[in-house]
Amino acid sequence: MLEEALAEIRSAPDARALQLLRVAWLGRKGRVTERLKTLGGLAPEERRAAGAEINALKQAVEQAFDERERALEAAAVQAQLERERVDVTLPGLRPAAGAHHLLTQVMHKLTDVFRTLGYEVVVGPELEDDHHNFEALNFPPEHPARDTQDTFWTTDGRLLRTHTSPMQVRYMRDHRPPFKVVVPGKVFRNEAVDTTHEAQFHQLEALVVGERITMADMRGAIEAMAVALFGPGTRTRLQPTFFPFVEPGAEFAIWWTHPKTGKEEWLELGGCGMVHPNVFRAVGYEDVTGFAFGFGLERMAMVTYGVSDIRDLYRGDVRVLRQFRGVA
Ligand code: FA5
Repeated sequence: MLEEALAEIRSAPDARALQLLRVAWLGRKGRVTERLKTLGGLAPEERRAAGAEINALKQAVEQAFDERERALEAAAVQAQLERERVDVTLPGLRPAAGAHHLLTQVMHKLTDVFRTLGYEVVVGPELEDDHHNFEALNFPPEHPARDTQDTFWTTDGRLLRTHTSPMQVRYMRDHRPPFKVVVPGKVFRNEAVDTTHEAQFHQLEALVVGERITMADMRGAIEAMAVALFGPGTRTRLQPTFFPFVEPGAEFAIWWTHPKTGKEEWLELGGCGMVHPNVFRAVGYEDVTGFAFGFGLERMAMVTYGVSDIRDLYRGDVRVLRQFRGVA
């Protein structure tokens, strides 16, 4: 009987078959159990020897079941490992690594430069009101300077900011001088879009206010930025111009070597000037002076990286974007 049981158990093909066999041999009506029941009918002197024999049989059968169970489990694990085997010699799937947009890289580079020069980086709302974008910056309601910054209005009379200068007003209203801040951000203008003009672009604004801040400080700050960006020996130039919120006002340019053509030339970057007394009046400042400057990031990015059409920066064409991975 033992041989028969062992043969069946050892050839059970899987866990389910083994379970059925276990019932057939060791279950309530199983063959070993039935054998045990016969003990009751034996004479006492025979019962002892027969009992020992059947118990040995039962133990041997149970042990065989346990062994077979472990063997089947091990085989199942082995089969699973085989199925899930990874061929580490196969070429991997290269993850599609993203990168920051060229303008984001330029923005990060600029804010890094200003942080090292001791400026705080702050941001402001893109949806503005007339007061912050124009009025408090000394653009009276019918002033022709407003025409240079036509914008998009909402039906409730607010507007998309035309420059980052409104943050001058917001920052000064909430802080006391002295301070040095820069404001990077998106601005909007109702422009006829062409190769150098977009309806949405980016500016970076700097504002420094304190006692006895002079135009020479402004010149020094612009030059420090230029040197940090384009290397030692970079020069700057100021040319008089008009912005309502500064007096005197200027355009600033950087003398640099164009990385593509190798030619030395002036790069006109943006506007600057000493904060107008009317702006200080609007925020309740007295006995301080300060300067501000602001410029377009797209222009700087285009000239630096040889992008001839500003619209290429906004088309979302990955072929264009790929070229500028990690350049700034
Ligand atoms: C201003 O916006 C002033 N807020 C700058 C300023 C700040 C002056 C602080 C004084 C003190 P302007 O309108 O010139 O100035 O614009 C500044 C720069 O933004 C320009 O030099 C140009 O680089 C960029 N810019 C202007 N319009 C566009 C446009 N449509 N598309 C792309 N860049 C533009």
